[in-house]
Amino acid sequence: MRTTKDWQAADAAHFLHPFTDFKALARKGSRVITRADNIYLWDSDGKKLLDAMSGLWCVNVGYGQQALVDAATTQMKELPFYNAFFQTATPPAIELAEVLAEITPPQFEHVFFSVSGSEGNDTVVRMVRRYWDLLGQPERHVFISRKNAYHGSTMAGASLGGMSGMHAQGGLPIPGIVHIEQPYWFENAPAGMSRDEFGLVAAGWLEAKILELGAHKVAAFIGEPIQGAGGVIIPPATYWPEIQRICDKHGILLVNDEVITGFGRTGQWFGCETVGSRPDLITFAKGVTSGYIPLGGVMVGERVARVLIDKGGEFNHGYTYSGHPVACAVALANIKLIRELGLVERVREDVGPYLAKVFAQLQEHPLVGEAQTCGLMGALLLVKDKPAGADRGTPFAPEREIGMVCRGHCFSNGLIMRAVGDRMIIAPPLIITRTQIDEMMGLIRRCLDLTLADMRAV
Ligand code: PXG
Repeated sequence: MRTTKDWQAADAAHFLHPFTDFKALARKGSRVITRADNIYLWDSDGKKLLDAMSGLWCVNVGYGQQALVDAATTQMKELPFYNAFFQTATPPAIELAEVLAEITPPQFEHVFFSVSGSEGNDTVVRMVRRYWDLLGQPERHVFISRKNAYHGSTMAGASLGGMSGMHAQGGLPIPGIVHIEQPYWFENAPAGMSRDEFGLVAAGWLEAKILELGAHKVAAFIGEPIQGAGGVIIPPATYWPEIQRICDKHGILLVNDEVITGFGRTGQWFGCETVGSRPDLITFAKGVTSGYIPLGGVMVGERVARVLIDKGGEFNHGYTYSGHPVACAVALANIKLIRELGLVERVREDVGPYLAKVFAQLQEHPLVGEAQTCGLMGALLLVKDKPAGADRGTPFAPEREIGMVCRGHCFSNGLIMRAVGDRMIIAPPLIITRTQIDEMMGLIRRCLDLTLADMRAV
């Protein structure tokens, strides 16, 4: 058996990790995760961790679900691979397309499969531009997205994303992609403005951008119903209905990137149903297989699908693994399990409201400036000098790296939370019970107290 030190040495010698400072990690050594069950992980030292991030926002049904393992095994024996190019298909891909049409909002009857969320968003860019070409409006090619959005790491995905650190590497964004400000009340709302009022103002930035560019040049607006990697930014309730109204008014396609918010995370099958948008396209990945195997894709609404189909001609786009039979078989088993366990309703009616209640109590903690949840996604904003009873404080200086300090305490205390700047975020598996939520909240409180003590010590 290799020891943790052995694993770390081999890892440092050969493995370049995503979104990682290679030099710093090689010095420190990575944490090696070796097994998992339910909502818990174990590392190579045998340390148990409560996974409040569902892996990377994806293990919706939790770890150790035998039905998904069986689906993969059976399909691998029967037909491990065949493609969907050249007028062929496989039963799992056809059946999954059928089931996705069933569980997505009524405007969706068709799907295009990819392997990841990033490739799904690349597909969106090419498909939307082809749609406008087929309609004889090729000048409608510009995508409007948002700062601090995350849409993946491919050239188009990273360009749609609004992370300046990503744009700085590789000459991004690619042409025809522009960004507006995000609907983040804490950072972007003028002092004294209510959240609802701010939602309308933030949506108004879309209309201003459309008018600046000329509506005849704008192909689509893309947004995550709730920004995930950006720090679980839950927009005001007024935001998405107003965005929808503006897109409709100008005839612009609306794309929701549901890579994180899909498959029950917000208490509906898809986040658009929670926030009140009616997208023309939906990007999905992660929760479609609960991360057991890679799969992504784009749901294509009838407005776009009818043009792509009825006008004819080849769409020159696809991936070797578009509609991979094993991935699709696992997705079918995953969706069946979500249905059997009633996870979407559970998030909406039971564990989601319970988490909202106990999370809101953290608002009283001296470090917490904002504590918000939607379904089973949540974020704590860590601030200093919070006036008693207020919900705003002043941010810590970035060099204090309070998020990283807190995340360090989480690891040491057996909890995995993600830090995004000063925001500590969670997205636990949808199978989490109330008792496990209490366990998670106990750990979160302990880590906040330890972080507070550190901050006061300096
Ligand atoms: N869209 C959204 C909304 C995402 O969250 C992607 C697209 C890209 O999916 P793929 O499968 O290509 O990775 C994502 C991925 C984080 C983190 O640190 C989040 C993601 C990926 C990696 C890290 O929160 N989301």
